[in-house]
Amino acid sequence: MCFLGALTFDSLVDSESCCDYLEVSLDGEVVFRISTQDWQANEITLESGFHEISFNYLKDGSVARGEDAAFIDNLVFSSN
Ligand SMILES: [Ca+2]
Repeated sequence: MCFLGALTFDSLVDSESCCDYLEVSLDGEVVFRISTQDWQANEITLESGFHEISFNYLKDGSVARGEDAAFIDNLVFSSN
């Protein structure tokens, strides 16, 4: 029997769209690289067990635009 859950969150990245982004990883594997400069909804499906989810804002070596930041909101875990 396999239990599933989902982690949903909204994201917005306000920086250089080509090269600076929010990277979301599940158990060490990248699932999203987000540079979208409008709010967007994201969902990660999770199987039963323990998981590590990380959010990292990564930049290249030059140019910062906007607020030079990544934002997340409405972080919700749901299971069925
Ligand atoms: Ca940059």
